[in-house]
Amino acid sequence: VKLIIAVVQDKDSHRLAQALIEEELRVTKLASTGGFLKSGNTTFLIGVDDEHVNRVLNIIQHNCQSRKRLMLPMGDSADAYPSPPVEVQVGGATVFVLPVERFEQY
Ligand code: 2BA
Repeated sequence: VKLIIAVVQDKDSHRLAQALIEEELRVTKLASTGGFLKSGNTTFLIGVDDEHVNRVLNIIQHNCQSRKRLMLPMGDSADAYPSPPVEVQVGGATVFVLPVERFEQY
């Protein structure tokens, strides 16, 4: 058994959840916050048998797209001129695949 942790953009989360559910996979969605942009993203927890890992990774890849976001850097508030927005490329999905020692449901 593996635990797949995928951090995706909020915009893709509904589509991805639908696609996973349609494939009869079990998922948990967590509301999360990116440390760098300090804005919302969505973290999926997906527990699967090893033979399904690649299928799940394909579904994630197909339903999440990379986008550019504008970020306002924190300037000194005493500055007369605020810093201009900076463009940040946010990936479609950041994925971790972890071994699971035990899986129990009570
Ligand atoms: P954020 O931390 O909000 O980062 C958003 C995007 O900002 C990142 O996209 C990256 O392009 C850029 N970025 C992040 N830290 C940076 C830095 N110190 N300097 C310059 N640019 C930086 P992604 O790499 O696609 O990451 C998207 C989201 O996935 C992240 O949101 C974070 O929530 C999560 N993530 C990415 N790598 C992670 C990791 N190693 N561990 C845990 N979460 C991770």
